[in-house]
Amino acid sequence: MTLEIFNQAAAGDAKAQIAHCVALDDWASVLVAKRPFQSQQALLQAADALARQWDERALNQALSAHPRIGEKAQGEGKEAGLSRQEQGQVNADDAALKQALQAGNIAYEQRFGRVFLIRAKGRSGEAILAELQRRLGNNAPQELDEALAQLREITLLRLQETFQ
Ligand code: 2AL
Repeated sequence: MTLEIFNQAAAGDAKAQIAHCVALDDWASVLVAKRPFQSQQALLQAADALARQWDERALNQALSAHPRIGEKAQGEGKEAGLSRQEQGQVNADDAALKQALQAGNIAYEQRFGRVFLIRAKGRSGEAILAELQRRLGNNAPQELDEALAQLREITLLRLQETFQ
């Protein structure tokens, strides 16, 4: 989609064009209400500024659209397709890696009470596992900050790709 089309679309249509970036209805609504944007850069900056207001509640809500690392997203929806692409470098045929990620996911969920979230695009399965193990050493506030930063990265990447 082009920025021009996004700027000129009816609010509902514009919202539908960016809804797959993150499962937070308010974020899309507020961003759409800030149109028109003069450049893609301005749009990304506004999206980032809004994303910096997210808190733990927003994170938990957004996680509904992010399957565990190593678990293939089900379904035909746009988010599921994106998620499969993002996790594309995690080698599903490596049984030891799969098992280690599974164990790490369980440990993380027991420790922090939510699904481990990481921007998977551009990271190998081994790199993700190393991050998972490092982040298990965080305290709760540190980890909340890191998870929110990852959610912002995933969202901004998806938004950037929407406008290519
Ligand atoms: C994901 C996902 O679906 N895409 C991504 O970058 N990370 N999931 C996750 N649990 O981190």
